[in-house]
Amino acid sequence: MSTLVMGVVNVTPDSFSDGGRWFAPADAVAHGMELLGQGADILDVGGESTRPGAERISEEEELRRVIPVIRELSRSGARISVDTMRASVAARAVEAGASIVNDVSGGLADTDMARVVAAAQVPYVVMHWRGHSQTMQDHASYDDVVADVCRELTERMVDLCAQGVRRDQLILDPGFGFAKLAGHNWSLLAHLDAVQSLGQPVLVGTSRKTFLGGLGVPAGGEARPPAQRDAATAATTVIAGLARVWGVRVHDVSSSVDALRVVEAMGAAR
Ligand code: PMM
Repeated sequence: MSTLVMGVVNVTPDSFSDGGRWFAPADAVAHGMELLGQGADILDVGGESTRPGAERISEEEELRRVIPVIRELSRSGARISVDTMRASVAARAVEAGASIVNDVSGGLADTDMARVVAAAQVPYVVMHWRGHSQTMQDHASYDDVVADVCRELTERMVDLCAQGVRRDQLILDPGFGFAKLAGHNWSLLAHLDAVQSLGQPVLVGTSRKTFLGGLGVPAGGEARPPAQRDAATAATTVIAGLARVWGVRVHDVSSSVDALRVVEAMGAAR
């Protein structure tokens, strides 16, 4: 089984790396179609920015942003995930055609999420999370980041399964950039096997994140802008592919599809 590529469709005016570019529904749909053409296996549609410091939006606004885009893209037969922390949005998105729920809070932001996901019986991405974007970087403190993230993800699994979610619905994500400093992200990337040893498929979301923007920049220098982080992102896709993770969540689909072709071609020659 090879690693899947999840292409990001942010329907937001302020997302971390591509905010505003596909804010109008028609633009978001066209962007999703373009990503499918580049080889995306899944489209991850989100209406709420989770960049550090971002403010929350209302439920109505989130629904207004994502539902028409999901409805339209799912008509094309695309496999869609909805990137949301709200149970009500997840439920409406599944009705509109989403077949995966991607929750960066792993069920912590909305106590109704477990019930909705259990009823919908769809795969559920549970990301490692320690708080909303406005305060998350205050919680970037670990004894041993790999062990701590694995323990907290295990606690989430136990809690979600106790609420009726089936274990085989769960996909785990170490949450790159969420309550993490650069060193924490590098440790997690170096130890994806530890996250995989929890026994569930693993999703890796390093795309265009700040720890990649800091590469090659002298201490105290300004990080490279997000759009200049795709080569570094593709390098992390190689690492994820070699670790045989379930999927990578990326903005630039074609470079990660190519990166995974390299991993596969080399694997076939072994
Ligand atoms: N990162 C972002 C948004 N959603 N979902 C998962 N599962 N994993 C992630 O790492 C993740 C996510 C933030 O990135 P963006 O605002 O650039 O899309």
